[in-house]
Amino acid sequence: MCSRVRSDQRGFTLLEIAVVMVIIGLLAGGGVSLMRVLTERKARNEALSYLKDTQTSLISFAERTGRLPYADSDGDGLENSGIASGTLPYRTLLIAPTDAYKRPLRYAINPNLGTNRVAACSALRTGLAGAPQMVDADGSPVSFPIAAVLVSAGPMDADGDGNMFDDLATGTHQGDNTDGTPNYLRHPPVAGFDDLVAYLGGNELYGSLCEYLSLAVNNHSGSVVYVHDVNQVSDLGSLSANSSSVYTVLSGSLLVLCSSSGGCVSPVASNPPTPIALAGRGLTITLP
Ligand SMILES: [Ca+2]
Ligand SMILES: [Ca+2]
Ligand SMILES: [Ca+2]
Repeated sequence: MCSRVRSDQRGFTLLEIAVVMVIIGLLAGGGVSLMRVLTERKARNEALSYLKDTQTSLISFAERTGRLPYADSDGDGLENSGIASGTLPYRTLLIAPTDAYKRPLRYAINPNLGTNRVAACSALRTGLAGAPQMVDADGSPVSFPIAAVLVSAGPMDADGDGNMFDDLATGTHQGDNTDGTPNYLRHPPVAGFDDLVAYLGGNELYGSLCEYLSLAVNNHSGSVVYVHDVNQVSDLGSLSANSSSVYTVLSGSLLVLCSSSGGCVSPVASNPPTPIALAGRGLTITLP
């Protein structure tokens, strides 16, 4: 018996193999580009999450200390006193040092917010002015002052100027994140711009930072008494003999009752005695 090769068991033709190879190539190429899209999306979501975490850390730092941390100007992760613009002081904030792209955030604050609670709240109450300024693509193209800005350079130097942060100088909303001049920009990724930006507005910070409490003073003494705010180096007011008054005082203020205006070394006797820091809740001080 001799075996015969059946005509329907023939091998693949070169054309068929070529077609299969092309299909495999297309599938592989699609897989690579899909993988790249997913990887980019993952990094972007991680960078946004880091910005959000940093915002939260800034607010809790402000609640705790009464101010925003200054920027880091020497790359050690610690704030440098008096420096309003630089990189994020991640060690001062006790957070991760870099974003999803392995770079530290650019960070700038309104300089009035770096000193102490009284000065910061005074600036917030008056209304912020000066740098840093922001243009947000979600709103008007006109810039506005903000309390603090956080900038991730994003995946690349999208505008190709040699700086990973980008300058968008066309379109409705414009800004330059390389130095924040004339303003920083929060904008969806477009040609020439891929930075990710978060910021703290003045009102947002004011709600966290500035708590006002009631201070009642009952002056049962036979003399005039002056209520002096040591932080602000000014008198809240004076009470004549046998009178009472209620003041609205910023939480964290240090108060002292004096027999003369403008502060004193020796406070007048009171219950509780002064100097006393007002924090957390209101207070009633009585002079016998
Ligand atoms: Ca530093
Ligand atoms: Ca960029
Ligand atoms: Ca750039």
